[in-house]
This record gives sequence, structure tokens and C-alpha cells, in this order.
Amino acid sequence: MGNTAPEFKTHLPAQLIVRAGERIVLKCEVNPTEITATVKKNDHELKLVHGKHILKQEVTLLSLEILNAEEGDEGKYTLVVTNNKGSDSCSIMVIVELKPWRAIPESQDEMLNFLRNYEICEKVPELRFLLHGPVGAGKSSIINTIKSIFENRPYHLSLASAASGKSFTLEYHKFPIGSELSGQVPFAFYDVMGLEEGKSHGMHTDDIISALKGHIPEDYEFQPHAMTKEDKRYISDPTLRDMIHCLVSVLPADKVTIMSNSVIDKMKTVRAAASALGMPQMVFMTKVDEACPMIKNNLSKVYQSKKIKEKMHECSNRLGVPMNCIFPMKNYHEETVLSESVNLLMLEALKQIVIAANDYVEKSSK
Ligand SMILES: Nc1nc2c(ncn2[C@@H]2O[C@H](COP(=O)(O)OP(=O)(O)OP(=O)(O)O)[C@@H](O)[C@H]2O)c(=O)[nH]1
Ligand SMILES: [Mg+2]
Repeated sequence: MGNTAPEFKTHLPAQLIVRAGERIVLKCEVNPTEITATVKKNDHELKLVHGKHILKQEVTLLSLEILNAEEGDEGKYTLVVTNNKGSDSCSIMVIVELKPWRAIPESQDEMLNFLRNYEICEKVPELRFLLHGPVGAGKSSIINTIKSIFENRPYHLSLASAASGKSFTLEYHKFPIGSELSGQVPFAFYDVMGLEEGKSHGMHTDDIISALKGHIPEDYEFQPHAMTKEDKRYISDPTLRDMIHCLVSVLPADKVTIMSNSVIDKMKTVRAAASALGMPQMVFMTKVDEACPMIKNNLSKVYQSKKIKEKMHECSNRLGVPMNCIFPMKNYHEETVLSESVNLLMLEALKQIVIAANDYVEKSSK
């Protein structure tokens, strides 16, 4: 009888992962049976399409079927039941696993061998990479992750912060990769303070540009004002050995949408300076685990996730970088053991910046 407000007796699970082409079936029990059922998708009423959606009620069993799952079917679905006494609702996040649209390398050993045996141009003793991006984007964690892979153990030298609004990295440090024990590789990373909103906050773009050109000395402590030529530590006549050979822009997948234009504009200013130097540039998109629940449980599906593809498009649009220069990844941040799926994504990204940096050094006339 319709004399009580409707109530779901069983609930939908929080999340359902389906493959493209599959039939999605969402079912739950509702009481009483005299109800009107509607569906919301992403909190807006869903207009049921013939041949795509089937909403039916068999006594107390209410079901929504979505035929031939495709990219556009991903989203939050809410079943809403109503009668003259009230209403109830029940939601589920449906994730559609896409066909892989980019390949992840298969062998970690092959990637490591390639990088360990890579012969760099003899003009420089090492290829140098600079990481820049917003505060807390995961720049220091990238260095920790790469060092962990080459040391084959979790590594925490480049201090990563617990999330706070202010940059944790305050000095210009060089982090060589590998060690005497594990084998040295000719790659070095530089980590700078994070960019913050507002002209006088966070890292100065002029300092990052000076670092790209090789003017900033090792272990320099960043100041509230940018370093000037008058500073006695300023390297006034840098060579290719002092310069950076590839700029890596770091953006966190979970925050790229809400990142302020002022931080993005600072990143663009740095990118424009790198372009003027003919310097290669790549984007490392961190924290993919925080952006898609499917990836949190299975990182190897990163190129099957619609959410991650969307976030990469956003990085591409906001920074003006082509998709093939964007590398999604997860850093080690709470783990005590290493994982091959984390390593493979990072090693692929590292391989690309190594090749790009080496090409840059080879063609550079300095
Ligand atoms: N879930 C997740 N957390 C991450 C990842 N990378 C970094 N973190 C966490 O994010 C926080 C900031 O990371 P950092 O590496 O310190 O970021 P940063 O860009 O160096 O920050 P600043 O030096 O302060 O500008 C830390 O709490 C990390 O543990 C990731 O891929 N996934
Ligand atoms: Mg840092």
C-alpha cells in the first residue's frame, strides 16, 4: 500500500566498474511498491533513451539497465522513488573502463636497462631536469620516487611535505639519481619552491627562469625577491653544464580543475622562457590515484580511465601542451614497498625527458 513513504531496502554499491560494450545493471529493493521511479545522472534528471536505458519495476525490485556501456555513460547515477508520502534515493558511481588509448611499457627491467645504459652527449657530465609547479603538486615526491626506483627501496631524501598551503621546498638543491652502491646514472633533478597565488607569494618565476639558464648556484636559499645579477653568488656566464636541459611542469590530477589562473599563468611564463631557449618541456601529472577511484585500486588501468583522460586534456588546455607531452603518474608517498605499476609509469616518463634533454644538448651550440 502507498500509505508509507518509499524506502530502499537494499542499496546500490558505492561504485561499479564496467568495460566498454557491457550491459550495466543497477538493482535494488524498494518498499512499498506503489511508487514513481526516476533517474538522475550527475545530479540532473536523466532523460531515458529508448534502446539505451531500461527502467523497470518487478514487484519490489527496481532496476535500471544501461545497454552497450560507452565513455559517455560514466557518472553518478541516482535512483529516486517517490509517492504521496515522501521519497528516497540511492546512488552509485559507474566507471566505464575504456579500451587502452596509450600503452604502458611491459618490462621494468628493460626500461631500467635502457636508462642505466643510456649514453648521453659528451658535452655535459649529466642531463639536468627542473621540476616546477604549484605548492604541494608532488615535485619533491617525484624525485623520491625516481630515486626509490634506482635504489630499489623507498627513498625519502628530497623532503616531501604533508599538505599545507606553503611550499615545503625552500632551497635550490641538486638530486643526482642512483648512488655508488646502486650504480650512478647521469641524470640530475632540481627541485624548486612551489608556485603560489599572488605576485609576491611562493616561488618567483624570475628565479625559475634564471635557474633554467644556469644562473642560480647550488644550495641557494630562495628569497622573497628574485636573485639579481648584483648578487655575488649569481652565475653570470653559465655554460651548457650549468643550464637545465628539460623543463618538467608538475600538475596534480586531483586539483588541476580548481587551480587558480594566477598559478597557471606563472607556469606559462616559465614555459614561454623555456620555449625561447628552445628547451624541451614535458608535463608530469601526479596524484592520478586521487583523481579516479578505479586507478586508486589498479594503477595499471590509467590509460583506460575516462577521468584521467579528461584530466590530461585539462592539463593540455590550461598549459597549452600537446597530449603526447603529458605523463600521468603516481608517486610513492605512504608505501613501504615498491610496486611495478608505479615504477613503469615513472620510468616511461623519465625515458621521454632523458631523450628530449639529450637531443637538446646535442643540438645546442653553447
Ligand atoms: N596520493 C598521492 N599523494 C601524493 C602524490 N605525490 C605526492 N603526494 C603527497 O602530496 C603532498 C605534497 O607532496 P610534495 O612532494 O611535498 O609536493 P611539492 O610539490 O614538493 O610541494 P612544495 O615543495 O611544498 O611546493 C605530500 O603529502 C605527498 O605525500 C601522489 O602521486 N599521490
Ligand atoms: Mg617540494
